Amino acid sequence: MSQPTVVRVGPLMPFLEDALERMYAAPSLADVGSQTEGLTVAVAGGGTVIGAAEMDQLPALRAIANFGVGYDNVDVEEATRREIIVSNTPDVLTDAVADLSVALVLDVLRQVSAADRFVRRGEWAAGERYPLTREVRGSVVGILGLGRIGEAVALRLEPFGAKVAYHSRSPKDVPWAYHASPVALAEASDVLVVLTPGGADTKHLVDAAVIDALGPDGYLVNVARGSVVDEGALVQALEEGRLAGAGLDVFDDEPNVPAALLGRDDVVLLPHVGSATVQTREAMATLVLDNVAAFLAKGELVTPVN
Ligand code: 8YV
Repeated sequence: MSQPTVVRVGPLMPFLEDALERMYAAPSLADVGSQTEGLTVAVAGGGTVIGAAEMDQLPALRAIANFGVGYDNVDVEEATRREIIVSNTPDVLTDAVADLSVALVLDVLRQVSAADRFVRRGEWAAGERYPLTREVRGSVVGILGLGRIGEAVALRLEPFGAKVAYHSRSPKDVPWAYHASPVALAEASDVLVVLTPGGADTKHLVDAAVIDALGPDGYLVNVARGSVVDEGALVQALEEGRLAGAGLDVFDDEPNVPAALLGRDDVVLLPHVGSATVQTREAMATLVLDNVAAFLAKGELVTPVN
């Protein structure tokens, strides 16, 4: 059999792993040892780092197909320097991630998860009443990072009666109020939904100042990357009653969630499942396979990022 050209880096969903093995006899990087000369395409999962060290291990590497719209796990600058092209999986996950963002907005305001725990604990049956909650209608929802997913979240929340505001690096041709900084957006918002890319440029973009601008009646929802929010500042603000609640799908050190959050009813904690539906994960895997096939046939990627 001829030398493999595709290598799997880190764990991948079974559908994608099976297809790569069947179509390209793709080995795992953990198993290739020094047999790396033919390996020109790497396929990586969202949580798997591909930096200079991994690129050193794969001297023939020319393309990286990343499973995820976010690619902060890949050192794209280093890849570009080495003339390695990188792709992600945009668009196919927009609806699923937007749906989950809306679910978190509704949950933090109406306390669906916390009220469910209240019933399970037997408190309703014991005659207690669940406290009144807040509603979306009339709330200002600030979108931090108005990309494809941010726009989809805004469009979903408008029919609920939310007023949409946003901050992005520059104003866009949209009907929503633009704010020039994250602090200004947070000041104007009841709920701040974080949907920026991850990486060095957005690290701790949501810091103590932004959290304080959101204030004791404000809610934070993060569906982007844990790195965008200063988790320590968030925990402290919740503990001191300086923020009303948070809905978090992403964390600094996944799968570890700060212990201080686990017992709190004012936070909703999800295990990074924004895109985790059968339909969307299959579509993401198919787009990864399309990128691999396009690279092998034409030396090009379908959805390049560099
Ligand atoms: C995935 C994601 O969970 O697309 C992204 O950027 O965060 C998610 O869709 C992740 O990439 C899967 O490993």
